[in-house]
Amino acid sequence: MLTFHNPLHQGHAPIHEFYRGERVPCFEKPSRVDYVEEALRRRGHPLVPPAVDSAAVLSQIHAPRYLAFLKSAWQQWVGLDPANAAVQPFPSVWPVRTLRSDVEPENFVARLGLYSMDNGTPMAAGTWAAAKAGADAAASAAAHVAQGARAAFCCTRPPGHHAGPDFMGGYCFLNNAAVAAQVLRTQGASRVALLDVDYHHGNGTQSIFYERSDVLFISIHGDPRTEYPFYLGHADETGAGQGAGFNLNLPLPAGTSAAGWFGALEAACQRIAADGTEALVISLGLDAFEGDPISRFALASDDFTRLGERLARLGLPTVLVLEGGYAAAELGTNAVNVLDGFEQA
Ligand code: Q9C
Ligand code: ZN
Repeated sequence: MLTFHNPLHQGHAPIHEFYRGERVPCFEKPSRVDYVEEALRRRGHPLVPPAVDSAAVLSQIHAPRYLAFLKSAWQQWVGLDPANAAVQPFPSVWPVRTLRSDVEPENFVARLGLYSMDNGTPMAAGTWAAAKAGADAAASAAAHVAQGARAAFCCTRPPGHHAGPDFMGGYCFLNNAAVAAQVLRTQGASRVALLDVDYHHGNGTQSIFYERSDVLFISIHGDPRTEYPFYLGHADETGAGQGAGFNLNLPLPAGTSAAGWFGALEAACQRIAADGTEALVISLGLDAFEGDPISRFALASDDFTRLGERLARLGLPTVLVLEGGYAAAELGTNAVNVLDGFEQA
């Protein structure tokens, strides 16, 4: 399967994040994608750089002021003090209920809080360039499928599915899967389904499409009552306005077995098949893996082959976009198992 890779991902290399109140090395690290690229080459999948500029579609997905902030955030940070070049910015204050988010504060850390859902999304010097090239790769994969390919893979980091219309979060800055879905829509598919199989609910993607009926969002994830992102992803979120009925959350308790997980996948696939879907986007998080260090599902490496086989049986033009997955050394095997399962089905 043709893979669009992100040649700039290594420029997004923050050093630490906060975990249980302590600073720890980032789980979302460059070696993740290095492992996937190595497995793709070893198992015969061609890699090409992005061929499409996603700027126009990004402004259909994200708010202009958020994009403007993200583009220049690192320069703003280092402009405050040249020594900041060696320091990671973290937000420390957020405009929650009753506070105003319409006025952009002049203080940089306050602006960072305005555009963040958590303190778990560290930035580095190359973050914007890496995120933008990843969105370009997602747009390229979608354009390739819109032009007639059966499927394409976008192999990128940072991931995207927690990034909402105007905020970053959960290691995500630009919503690559939403970009892919939007490109499929504008290049001919009148109904797109976006299935998110990352362990964590794709809150950003859900919010982007919540009032739209042209993109059906379905997510299988750890129950937000106990799992990140906590504040979205419940079963009673079914869409609003024009989008009523076009959002399906399938939360599962932490610790759910592979058999339980595949039961939810079957429900998701039946809904997609019943819906007149013309093209499919998969938010391909691999953190449902039994060896994932921050997640609590139990898929084995072979189960990812079965996932690919089941997705292929939907018979739809399909774009797969890499999301999470933090067992870095196994990430290549697990990702390429999905692609090989898909191609061999
Ligand atoms: N620093 C994805 O899988 N992090 N994101 C909790 C706080 C939240 C995972 C620790 C995990 C986000 C794309
Ligand atoms: Zn995840």
